[in-house]
Amino acid sequence: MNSSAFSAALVAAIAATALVAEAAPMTMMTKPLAVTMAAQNGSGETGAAMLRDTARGLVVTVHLKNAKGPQPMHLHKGTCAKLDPKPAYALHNVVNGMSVTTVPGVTIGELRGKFAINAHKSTTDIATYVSCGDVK
Ligand SMILES: [Cu+2]
Repeated sequence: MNSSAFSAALVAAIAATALVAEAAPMTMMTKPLAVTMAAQNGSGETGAAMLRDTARGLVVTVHLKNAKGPQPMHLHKGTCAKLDPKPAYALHNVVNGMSVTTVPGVTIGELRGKFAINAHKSTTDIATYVSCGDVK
């Protein structure tokens, strides 16, 4: 190997190392995040949401007590105390107290401190909020 070929090989080896180092945080999934869901408007619908970053997107699993369903559920910007009424990401309806949704292209890190998960009373009474949890 002449010196320029050696240099090229060295550069390639360094570049490969750099790529691996840079790729690590992308592929290394963050820890799941638990969100406490509080009842609103006397619904008794307390529970929890679990957020997980996966290769396919953010998996949101919600369990709610006393949720008959189907109840629309979303990620909204803001907090439960001050919620942007326009849904940012739709989640699957809560049915029999449970909803599991994969939301592509979003991570826990992008939601923390900026979004909340909420459930609405029914498909015909969207205006009434029955449960909410801040992603914090
Ligand atoms: Cu909503």
